Amino acid sequence: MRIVAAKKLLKANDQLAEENRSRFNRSGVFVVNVVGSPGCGKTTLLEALFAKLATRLAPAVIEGDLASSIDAERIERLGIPVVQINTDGACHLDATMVAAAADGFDYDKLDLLVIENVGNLVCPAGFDLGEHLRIVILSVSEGDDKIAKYPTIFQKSHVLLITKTDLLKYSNFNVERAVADMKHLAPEAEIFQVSALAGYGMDDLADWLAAKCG
Ligand SMILES: Nc1nc2c(ncn2[C@@H]2O[C@H](COP(=O)(O)OP(=O)(O)OP(=O)(O)O)[C@@H](O)[C@H]2O)c(=O)[nH]1
Ligand SMILES: [Mg+2]
Repeated sequence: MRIVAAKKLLKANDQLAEENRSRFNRSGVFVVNVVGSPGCGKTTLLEALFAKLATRLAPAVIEGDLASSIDAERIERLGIPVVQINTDGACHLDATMVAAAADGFDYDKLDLLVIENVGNLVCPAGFDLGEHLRIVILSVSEGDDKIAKYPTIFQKSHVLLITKTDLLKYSNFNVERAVADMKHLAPEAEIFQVSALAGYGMDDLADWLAAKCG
């Protein structure tokens, strides 16, 4: 019988992620991994963000989904280079998939590469992709207890976006609780409150990200 230890697989992923990061560093492109539940608003956020950043920097996107090219088509409609990864059932992206997808871009023309991970608040937490920054999205409609209930992904993220804040008036989501839970888990993390649809907070977020891209 052959037994493959999950720890060894994760170590192999970490090594490849470091290779991805070196390659991104050499190319001078800033790479962001966006994680969050299915439907939390990842693609909508990217659409709104790219509209704000259009004149300032050149982005590209890797879309991760179990199936379909729906999200990639949304990004393509904006005239932004995009590669869709279909994981065929896998609940997260890994560094191997990103290495393959990342071959498709002309890095001389890029400042920012955004990887939209598979919608999932659990599995993507364990897989470094070689990104420089991990952004986790928590939408108001998911409830303010999710940071306490799914701590790993929040703890391992550099930025928390509380999204769909236009829905706050219809919900019992307690922003103070979510912020306190995040500060407890990840004291250094940046926290933004935004609504991609209503535009709330998007200027500040776009300015902050543009500064990160140098
Ligand atoms: N009210 C409100 N709805 C939003 C906002 N952002 C996204 N939505 C809605 O949330 C739903 C899901 O948005 P998507 O951007 O597709 O979510 P996603 O996280 O990319 O979804 P997956 O890729 O399938 O995991 C859509 O109906 C959006 O219109 C927002 O700021 N406010
Ligand atoms: Mg999406």
